[in-house]
Amino acid sequence: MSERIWWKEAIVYQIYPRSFKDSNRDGVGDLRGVIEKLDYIQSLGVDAVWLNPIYKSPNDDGGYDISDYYSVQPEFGTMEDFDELLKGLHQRKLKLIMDLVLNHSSDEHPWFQESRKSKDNVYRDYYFWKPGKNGGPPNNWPSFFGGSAWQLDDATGEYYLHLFSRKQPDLNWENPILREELNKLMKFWLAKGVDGLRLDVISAISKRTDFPDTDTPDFNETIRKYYANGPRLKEFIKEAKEKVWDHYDVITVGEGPGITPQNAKDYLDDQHGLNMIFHFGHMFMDQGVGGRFDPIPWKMRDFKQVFKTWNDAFKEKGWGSVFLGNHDFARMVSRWGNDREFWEQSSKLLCTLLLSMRGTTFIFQGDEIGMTNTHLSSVSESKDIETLNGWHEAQKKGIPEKTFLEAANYAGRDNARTPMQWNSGKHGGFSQGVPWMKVNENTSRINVDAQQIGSDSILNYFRAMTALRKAYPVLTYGSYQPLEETPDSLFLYFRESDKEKLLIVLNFSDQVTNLPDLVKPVISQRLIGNYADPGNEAVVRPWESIVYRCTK
Ligand code: TEU
Ligand code: CA
Repeated sequence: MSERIWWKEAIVYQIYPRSFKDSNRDGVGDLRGVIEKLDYIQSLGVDAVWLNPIYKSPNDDGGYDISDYYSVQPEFGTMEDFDELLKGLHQRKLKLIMDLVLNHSSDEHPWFQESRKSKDNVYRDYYFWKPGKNGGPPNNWPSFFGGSAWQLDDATGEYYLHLFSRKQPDLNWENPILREELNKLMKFWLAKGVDGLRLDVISAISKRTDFPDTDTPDFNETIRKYYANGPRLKEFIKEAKEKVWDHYDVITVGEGPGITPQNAKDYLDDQHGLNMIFHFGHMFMDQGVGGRFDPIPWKMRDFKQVFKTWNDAFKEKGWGSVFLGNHDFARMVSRWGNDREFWEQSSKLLCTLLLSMRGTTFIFQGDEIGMTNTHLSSVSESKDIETLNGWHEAQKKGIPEKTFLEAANYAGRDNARTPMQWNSGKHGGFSQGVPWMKVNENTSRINVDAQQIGSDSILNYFRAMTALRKAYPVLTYGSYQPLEETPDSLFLYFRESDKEKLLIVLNFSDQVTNLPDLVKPVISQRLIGNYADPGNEAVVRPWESIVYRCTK
């Protein structure tokens, strides 16, 4: 087997600090709350934490609008709290991957405050400014958060680019002085001993500076063709690596909306590029032409194909990440599983997939106990700019609130941002104050305390699966060989190395099905399953997941 590489073997636990644990009763999760839970995090058998942004921010987009890259958001605590958190993680042999947002800043950042003052301001070219065209914005690009991606600024009568919210002006990486500023802030955090960087929307940092109109109404196609994979993307990544990352013991994971299996390897290169990317092949599968709030049914066949396509892409070179949810998407058991009659089995099945696939595993806080989607009874309950703006756009098209709300309850980001459910007490033990966001009522049933003891709880199944992944390096480095000739809902794949061969069986359905005859002769030992009893080997029960050891 090739050399052991920590970030390929790592199981990463994603923490959205605002919703993880509140330590000072203000209803907002904070760094001291994470410190309180370090032993719990370690008990999961994970190796690293991906911490969503903690920097000073007006919080227009959940902290992804940074107004000071060098300071901690006061609600989250102090720089001393951060230092203590990092120390606490390292004492437990846990690594820290920080989330850095370098595609855009907040409009309240001093750079932008200066830049907007005048056309000849020394900070003008830290951002993209253009005159309007025919009385409107410079082109027809839509923002991720509804409306135009351009905002007219009265002070100079020009428009500035913001792929996301109006309060998130895009940074101009064409400007070498700006790039130097970004290198400096990366070095500041890396000098503290941070082990990794999750680079937000890294795929969009190189703009097509002629800003051509998009020729498609399909939003995800516009991302792919116009926002991502810009002409200097590879060059900018290579420069950041040579000027910054190579000088620290750090790994990089790029968030790559719009990156394709064909071009991913351009950006993944241990010498000149990123270590790994988040690709979104499966995550946008159920988004129609209109994007997130235009949901369409997804097919299991396509879901399986995404894993095959990306495994083929990284077979020889490059390395992927495996995730089924995060702070931007619905809860995995509600989206991909059955959070009603088969809530427990399907949560465990999804944990099995996450921990048996080829690629670095990322698990989002709460998915290890099967937290489910929330339910907004009105759009006004949403705390997410993407949903609130989406509703504003929907109203312009005459879409009734009921229809929009259905889409938001299915796909909206509020689903992932309800507070972590620690116990069945007030506010789920998240806060002794009034939480910034309503805790899911089912915390009475779904919470950490309720699952710590029961050996067949989702939490303890997750722990058993992390232990299995570590016991069997084939689950990290082995080949990925999906079985094609199976019913759509039956997802079977081998993981093989020169020493081991495992078979993973996942029944993504409410129905009983049969194990294909093809695999019966090679099965030798049932290593783990999500039903208490092994049952009849020839039959696969609803939402049943099993990992078998096979004869070589
Ligand atoms: O998300 C960028 C992104 O393209 C997808 O995750 C998703 O499309 C996004 O939520 C908009 O629908 C990153 C962050 O993960 C997200 O939280 C931020 O809102 C966004 O960038 C802007 O910083
Ligand atoms: Ca707090």
